[in-house]
Amino acid sequence: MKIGIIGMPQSGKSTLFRLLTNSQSGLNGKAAIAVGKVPDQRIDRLSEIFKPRKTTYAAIDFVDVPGFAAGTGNNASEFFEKVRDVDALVLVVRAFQSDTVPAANGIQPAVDFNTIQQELLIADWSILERRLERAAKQRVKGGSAPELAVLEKCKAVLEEDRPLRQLDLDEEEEQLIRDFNFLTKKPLIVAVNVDEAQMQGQAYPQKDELEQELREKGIPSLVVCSQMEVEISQLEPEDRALFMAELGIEETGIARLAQAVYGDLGLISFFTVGEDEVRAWTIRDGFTARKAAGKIHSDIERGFIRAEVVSYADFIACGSLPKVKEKGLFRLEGKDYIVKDGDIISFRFNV
Ligand SMILES: Nc1nc2c(ncn2[C@@H]2O[C@H](COP(=O)(O)OP(=O)(O)O)[C@@H](O)[C@H]2O)c(=O)[nH]1
Ligand SMILES: [Mg+2]
Repeated sequence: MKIGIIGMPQSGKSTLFRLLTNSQSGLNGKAAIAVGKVPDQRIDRLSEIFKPRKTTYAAIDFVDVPGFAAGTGNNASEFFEKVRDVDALVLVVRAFQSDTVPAANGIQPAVDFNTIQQELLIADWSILERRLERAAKQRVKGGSAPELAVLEKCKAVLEEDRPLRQLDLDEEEEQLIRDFNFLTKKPLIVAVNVDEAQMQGQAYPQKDELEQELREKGIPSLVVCSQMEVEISQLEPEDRALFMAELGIEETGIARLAQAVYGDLGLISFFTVGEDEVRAWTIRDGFTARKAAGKIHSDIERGFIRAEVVSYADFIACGSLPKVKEKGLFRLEGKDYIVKDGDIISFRFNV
């Protein structure tokens, strides 16, 4: 999965990127990409039990795209070209106060949110117009343009200044416009970048306006104190908990963001375990055992015979795989079994 970090200049995008990926952002204004490891206490626990040679957490790729400034003549659609292939967008809005970091229009996170939202809508308009024109031409030439009807639906939504996310399409319609990569169709999560005092006081400018706006639009959000959280993440583990408590946060930035992303996108994790590797796999909620197997390897999906499944809770209650077998808690499931969050699965297959 790949997530693009967008927002106004100086909102704290690169700082958040550092927090999520532990890596430096790209230099020379180039887009940077790095992997964020999704923390999971269940994986920690399984790793303690199996002591595998390798432990692999779920991962999210983050793209830090610098350089866009509304109203400065930058071409929005060209800029957004760089985030076209991402699965979701995290929009950083600045709430933090600082004498050294200028804020051209003051600290107005709700206004900034709307500005970017507007830019995304405009970018989608230009895609839509191009696609409509092309489809219409095809029609004139006597060809078929099955996407035309869906594009008309998209147009009606964009005309109301609403994001395409709010348009209900069936599977077939989705397929027809998937490759157009409309930006307002992508899941959006807002990260409000606050300073220490705002984090501790749970207050920042325009908080009510922003929260109401997000609620109305059904957009999930989280509050981060990126700069401070980066510093904390570099401390010794013992000190980390202490400073986090002081700041009033219980979980790391990446943990909070991952929860928002997984929740919003309907994602769950299943696990594979053994002496070689303990590993988390991310799938959509509702995937069958066979489809989940395809996450690991297409051969396993193709040659799927059955899945041996034990829930994480049952496994922990037993403490080991032999004990799970002894108690008869291993379930043999067929290809149509719907995988649950936390399932520990061993696939049997034949190719
Ligand atoms: N005081 C303060 N400064 C911050 C905070 N977050 C980011 N900054 C600073 O704001 C500036 C812009 O941050 P950056 O992450 O580079 O923003 P970007 O332009 O959106 O990538 C940098 O100098 C950061 O150190 C914060 O929470 N508090
Ligand atoms: Mg930056």
